Amino acid sequence: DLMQATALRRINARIIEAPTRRKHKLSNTSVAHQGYIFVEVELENGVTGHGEGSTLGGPRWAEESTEAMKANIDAYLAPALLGHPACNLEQAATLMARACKRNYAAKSAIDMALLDATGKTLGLPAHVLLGGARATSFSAIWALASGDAGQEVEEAKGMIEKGWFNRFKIKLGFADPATDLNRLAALQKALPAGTDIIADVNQGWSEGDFIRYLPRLVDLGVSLVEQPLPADQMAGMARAADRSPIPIMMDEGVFTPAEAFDGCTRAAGSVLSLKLCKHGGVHALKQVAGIANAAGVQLYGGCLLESSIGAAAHLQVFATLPKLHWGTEHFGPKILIEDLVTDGLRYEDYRVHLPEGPGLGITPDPERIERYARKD
Ligand code: MUC
Ligand code: MG
Repeated sequence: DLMQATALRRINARIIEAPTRRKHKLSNTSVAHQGYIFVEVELENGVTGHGEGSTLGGPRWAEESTEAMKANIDAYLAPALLGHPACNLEQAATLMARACKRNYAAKSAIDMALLDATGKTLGLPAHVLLGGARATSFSAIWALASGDAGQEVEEAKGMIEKGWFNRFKIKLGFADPATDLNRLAALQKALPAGTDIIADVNQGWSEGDFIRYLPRLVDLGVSLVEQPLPADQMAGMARAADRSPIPIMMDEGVFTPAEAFDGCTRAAGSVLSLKLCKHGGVHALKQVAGIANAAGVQLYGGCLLESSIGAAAHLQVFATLPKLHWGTEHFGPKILIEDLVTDGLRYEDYRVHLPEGPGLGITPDPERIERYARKD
């Protein structure tokens, strides 16, 4: 029977360090390679499934590092799940919650692998197990984060030329606001009129900075401002959102369904960024999306520079949402020098396409995984 066939026989976690095409700078970190935890699960029926937990430069974007994910998977999460059926995703989430507080990126990596293995066992794409796809492609956003205005303009133009991305997110908050805003101005001037530009401050400003520089953001035609204030300043975010003619997006401030409820009821933003590494799994992501929908808060498909493994998992669940108002920024596969799969996600017509095939719809490349796996 399915319960026995999908019983978890082995859960393995490896730290991956995959080089990026250029430095990616945020308010609180700068990376030249992406750190992932790569999870492989093996079921009693011999089927394997894969998942990925992403970080940005260690425990700096959020509290999890690849080292912490590996330690907590090996010591707590894997032992809690071994012998249980992979197809019972909700039960697995409960077992993981009991074994380990928070640690959402680590949990999401396992959750993805269970979903992948279950889909492969049944010969069904993951989205069918989550309610079925109502969209098969998503408008795609590219992040500009070198900090060099000239380079950013060239990079953006290149993406438009390739037909991959024509909407952009610029990272603010790592230089002083005036310098950052000059980069934004250079970009706005160089790109076709009306190009969608989103600004992500990654908690880098105080409320005073926000009040002072908001008129500039308005003048520059920014369409969305992401997490301008620190994650724990929900009241400040609510005042910023109330003051702003530009929609404000909650990112680092909302991980759990309870935090989503708090942020949405306090109107700490009118848009919410969904990420598996924050919510801990596909069902928790759907709960957060449901809370946002009930509050009239729009949804944005967030990322943490996942390879095509993690990105595919996001697309599988995004595809089942009633609406993903802002499209998605899953650009990770294109910022890696080498993606971690043999069949990378397809970017075409400025959209990223939901892969076909059972499970997550991608196949990790064992040779590349081996090459980028940490060897100590
Ligand atoms: C974030 O805060 O959104 C996602 C894209 C990017 O450039 O940084 C990340 C994290
Ligand atoms: Mg963000």
